[in-house]
Amino acid sequence: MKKTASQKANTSESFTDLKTKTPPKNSVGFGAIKSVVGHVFRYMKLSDAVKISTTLNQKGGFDCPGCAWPDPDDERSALGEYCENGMKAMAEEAQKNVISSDFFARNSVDEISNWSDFEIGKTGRLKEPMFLAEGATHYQPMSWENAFIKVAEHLNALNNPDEAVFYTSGRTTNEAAFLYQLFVREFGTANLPDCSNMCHEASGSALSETLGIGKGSVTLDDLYKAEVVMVIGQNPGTNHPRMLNALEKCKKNGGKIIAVNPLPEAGLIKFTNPQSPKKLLTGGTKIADVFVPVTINGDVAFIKALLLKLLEEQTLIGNVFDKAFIEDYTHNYEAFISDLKTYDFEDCLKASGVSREIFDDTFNLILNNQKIIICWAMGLTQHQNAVDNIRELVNLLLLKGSIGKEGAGTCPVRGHSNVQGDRTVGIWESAPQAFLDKIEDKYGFKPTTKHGYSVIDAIKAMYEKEAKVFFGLGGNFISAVPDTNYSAQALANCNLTVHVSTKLNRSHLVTGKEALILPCLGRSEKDYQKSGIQTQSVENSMGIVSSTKGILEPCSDALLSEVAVVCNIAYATLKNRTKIDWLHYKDDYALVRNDIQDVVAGFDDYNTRLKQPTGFYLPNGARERNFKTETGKANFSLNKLPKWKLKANELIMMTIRSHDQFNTTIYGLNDRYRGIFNERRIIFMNRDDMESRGLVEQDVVSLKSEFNGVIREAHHFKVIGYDIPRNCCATYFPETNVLVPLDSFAHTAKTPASKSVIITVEKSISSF
Ligand SMILES: Nc1nc2c(c(=O)[nH]1)N[C@H]1C(S)=C(S)[C@@H](COP(=O)(O)OP(=O)(O)OC[C@H]3O[C@@H](n4cnc5c(=O)[nH]c(N)nc54)[C@H](O)[C@@H]3O)O[C@H]1N2
Ligand SMILES: Nc1nc2c(c(=O)[nH]1)N[C@H]1C(S)=C(S)[C@@H](COP(=O)(O)OP(=O)(O)OC[C@H]3O[C@@H](n4cnc5c(=O)[nH]c(N)nc54)[C@H](O)[C@@H]3O)O[C@H]1N2
Ligand SMILES: [Mo]
Repeated sequence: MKKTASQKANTSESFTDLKTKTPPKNSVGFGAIKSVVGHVFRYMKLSDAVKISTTLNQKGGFDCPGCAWPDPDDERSALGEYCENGMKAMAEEAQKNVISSDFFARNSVDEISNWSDFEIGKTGRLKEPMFLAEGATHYQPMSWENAFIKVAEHLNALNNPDEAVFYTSGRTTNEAAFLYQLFVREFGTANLPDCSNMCHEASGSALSETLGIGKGSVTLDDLYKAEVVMVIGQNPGTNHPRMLNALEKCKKNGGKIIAVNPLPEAGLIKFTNPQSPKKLLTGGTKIADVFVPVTINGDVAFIKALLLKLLEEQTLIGNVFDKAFIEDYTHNYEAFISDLKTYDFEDCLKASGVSREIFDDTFNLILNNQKIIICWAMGLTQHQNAVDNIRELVNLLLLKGSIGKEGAGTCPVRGHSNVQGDRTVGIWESAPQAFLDKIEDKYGFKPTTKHGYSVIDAIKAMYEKEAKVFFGLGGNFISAVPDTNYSAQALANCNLTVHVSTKLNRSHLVTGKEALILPCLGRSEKDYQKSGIQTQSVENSMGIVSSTKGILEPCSDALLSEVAVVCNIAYATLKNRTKIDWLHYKDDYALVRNDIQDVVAGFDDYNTRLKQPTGFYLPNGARERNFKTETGKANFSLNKLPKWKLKANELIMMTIRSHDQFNTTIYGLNDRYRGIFNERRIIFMNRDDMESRGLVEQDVVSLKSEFNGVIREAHHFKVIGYDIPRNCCATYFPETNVLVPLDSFAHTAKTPASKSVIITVEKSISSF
């Protein structure tokens, strides 16, 4: 019997021999160096490792595909501006193993789906295009030419272009992303969902509305000069380790750090810079001056409590709010204040789960300082009220006049290394009209003005068979999206699923009737084209565009670049319907940049400025107090407290990353900073919540979520008692995506609410 789509989509439920230790109170240091060396020796050629560690994130080197944290403009460490998890990302991409057609001849799709994500990822780099025929059990090789024809035939057979979905993951460079969206729009649809929909979409939505730009406003230099940095809903020690260097520098300059997180994440507590031999020996820098153990989704309540106290002080003593800034630059202040007055301080503080003492420490830092930066990530964006979370932070910054001046502002810390750039160059299912007009001016076709599908809409459309072709430029759609079983059926309903990938992943196994795997070059590899080795470009979390150029030989001669794949598919599909000379772009990517410069604001002299060693900044209105909102001012907003209430036996669950994964790529089975080794099927619970349920350490439990009458279940998790607020719990993604309801998402932004899943926990009867 062949496995069903949802059987293939779910990860194996077996345990892998859990070991635990007390979570460390310090991050990075020798432990990080040991971990990097282990990964590098196991998976990479040594010569490649040396090349990479000396060129990664260096001026004129190549951009680490690990995360979107910017590189310092000034000095970069002689040891290589790398971090443990950046090197692990590289060890994964530059694996010595390659898998070719004989691997797929030996292993059926069903067999591979029995392996864990860790095992699938360690098979090696994809080497040649592979095709899964209808009803077939095994992939077989296919020539690039036939693969392009296959995609073109499916796309051209659709009743209308909106029956195709074109997903992007955020590693795609500006050049590939621009051409991809151009092809999709010329083909006739705006169905361009991307990983951003599941990530910082809520930030983009809230920031555009309030500050007129969907990106952060600060630079690295601002971080060094801030008086207070609040890091809220983010785990930089694991996910943006180089950010700890910036926080350390800020502290050295006298800045204070407030960390707001349900978990006492090691990186937020203490950091030992691995590039400072002295620090390695002397024991590192304390990071958080105040650690705020907020309850999951208690952030609006906590910020409101701060706002209420600030208002009280302003009324009593005055000189708390930046009145001149508010007067000159903001809108909606009176409405905001009168709404704020309808809330009660004690109620808000209680809902936040924070003690009065910790609140007071935080409040004093906010009250007494004027240069404040707020950094955040998925802990704020993946909730139903995610947009409110971020708008409430903006309210706080506006009251303090902490925006558009040195050492102050917004800092949404982006995930994928070019997720921000992809959006800038047009990967957007609801792109602004001005952008579409530019496309029309430049290329002479009229892009559809209808909004396309975001990730959630795309899944529904495929499930309902309204979309029939899924094309993924990077990423691992089935493991990244919520509601695994429903989403698996959605993909299975397609006529064709296509993935442009560097490595094998679960999305290659949960297929439409036919499926293609198109292997491409990674960031680290040399991209040989007619005009020579190509340079590409990316935009980091702070809006700096810089170049990236691979340094390793490609792991197979059969690989194409993403740019070449897109050009060939566009050419094969649109043939003489197109107004664009598709094939010439792949010979010389400078031609793509010339086009981007004509269509997207801020890219003047793109090719010239890209040669500057540190790249160039894109324009940023909020940074200059030029707020391009509908009112022409920075807007205060009115935000409610979230409404959900837990029943007696329920917990609120956040799905988070371990220290050994990059999204759905599982580097290893440890989560060193949380004291977990060799296991991913665990649930972190408050010890009192365990006791009240009669659970003890390492008991095996099943998890159940009920949403709008639908019950979702996940089995075989080991309970770990942890320092987490009452009624809160945490599990790893993607193992528990099966519990995240597709219909539970952020209002207006549609980011799946994967950090607030209401569940019950039940002890398993069988023992494992
Ligand atoms: N090594 C590595 N680096 C990565 C990634 C990776 O997987 N591995 N992923 C990349 C991507 S795409 C992204 S988006 C980023 C993700 O970076 P993060 O957002 O740091 O990643 P998460 O593990 O989702 O962590 C969310 C953090 O928010 C906290 N949190 C959860 N719910 C709440 C809440 O309600 N309130 C508050 N205040 N905190 C909460 C959690 O305890 C956790 O510390 O990292 C990027 N960098
Ligand atoms: N429950 C839950 N779900 C989540 C999240 C969560 O916190 N909780 N986080 C969400 C977030 S923030 C994000 S960003 C998404 C991530 O969603 P995705 O971006 O779709 O997932 P990734 O795991 O980053 O994708 C990994 C795959 O990308 C391919 N790849 C790697 N490098 C390249 C490259 O250079 N080119 C190409 N073409 N392919 C490449 C490899 O084949 C690899 O298997 O997941 C989301 N899902
Ligand atoms: Mo992300």
